[in-house]
Amino acid sequence: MAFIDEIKIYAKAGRGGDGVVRFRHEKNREFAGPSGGDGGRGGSIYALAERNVHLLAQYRGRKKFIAKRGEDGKSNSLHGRGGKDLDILLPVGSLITNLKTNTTLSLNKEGERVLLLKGGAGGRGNESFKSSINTTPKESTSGRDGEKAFFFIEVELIADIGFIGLPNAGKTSLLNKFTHASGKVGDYPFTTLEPNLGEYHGYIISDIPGLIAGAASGKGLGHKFLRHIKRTKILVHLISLENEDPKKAYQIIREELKQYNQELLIKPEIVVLTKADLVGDPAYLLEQVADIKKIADVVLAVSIYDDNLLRALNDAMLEKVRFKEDRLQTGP
Ligand SMILES: Nc1nc2c(ncn2[C@@H]2O[C@H](COP(=O)(O)OP(=O)(O)OP(=O)(O)O)[C@@H](O)[C@H]2O)c(=O)[nH]1
Ligand SMILES: [Mg+2]
Repeated sequence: MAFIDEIKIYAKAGRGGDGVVRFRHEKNREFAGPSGGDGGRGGSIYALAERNVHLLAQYRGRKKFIAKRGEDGKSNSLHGRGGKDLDILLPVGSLITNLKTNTTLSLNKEGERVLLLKGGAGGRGNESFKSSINTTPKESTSGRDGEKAFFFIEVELIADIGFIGLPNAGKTSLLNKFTHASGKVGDYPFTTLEPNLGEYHGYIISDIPGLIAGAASGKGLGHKFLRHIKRTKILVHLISLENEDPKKAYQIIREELKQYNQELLIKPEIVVLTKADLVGDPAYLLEQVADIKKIADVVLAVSIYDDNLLRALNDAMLEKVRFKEDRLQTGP
């Protein structure tokens, strides 16, 4: 699915219900006293953050969000019910600009809910106008309009897991394995030209175009995408075992990360040697893993054709991303 990262919508909160003029009827007394209730408040509009990067795409055909009107007041002093509030579901990482007031709100965490537009107040029924000098008021007021505005919404991607590596390392193939993504895979470098995204156990994996030596200073395609991994929680660094010297391939990319932004080097990382099925000699595989373990923490071998290896990588990724999340919630 195409990834849509900006959209304009119109939203209108509900109008308040009207207050009404009613009188109590008692035996032998037609206008015994005012009993018209107030109108209910109109429904307000909220933005509610969900972990679903495809939400904006769903709104392409539906760009108007209108909340319900409040109920009118009733006789016997009954007030109208409030209109139901309306939640607009938006991806975590959304920046929402009210184009009327020119104010911007952001959604940073799953479940965060912010008020966008207030529903109109309900009108007053005649009972509320009763006083010692006016015991039978015939006045009531109408409900107020709800607030309305156009909004510009843009999503700044906050992926949880970023797949990086040289071109042809097998990044997109693994993304497709672990998520419902169907990114294009090819046996040549730079198959991926735009980031692919996939949902993974409620997290987001992003797969960026291959990086090459010099990427940080503008070579290849990777440069403009390095910014997408700045806010990524963990990095999964893929190295094809087709490389004669996997450790060197690893160091090339690390050097580019460093050139671009030192902080990328301290992100939690998993190093994955890919295409293990192409290696005939199991001893060679162990040797390569051990070699990279000297300079990296978590190192695994994987093949898209080996379910056991895929499962091990799956477990390692979940553990890392969950651990990172706990630390974010409880402080460093
Ligand atoms: N034998 C084998 N081939 C693989 C494996 N994973 C990926 N490939 C192949 O490697 C080639 C590159 O795969 P991609 O997933 O497109 O690699 P990429 O890292 O996304 O490449 P770019 O988008 O160009 O950076 C394709 O021909 C895949 O079929 C694997 O585990 N084993
Ligand atoms: Mg790719």
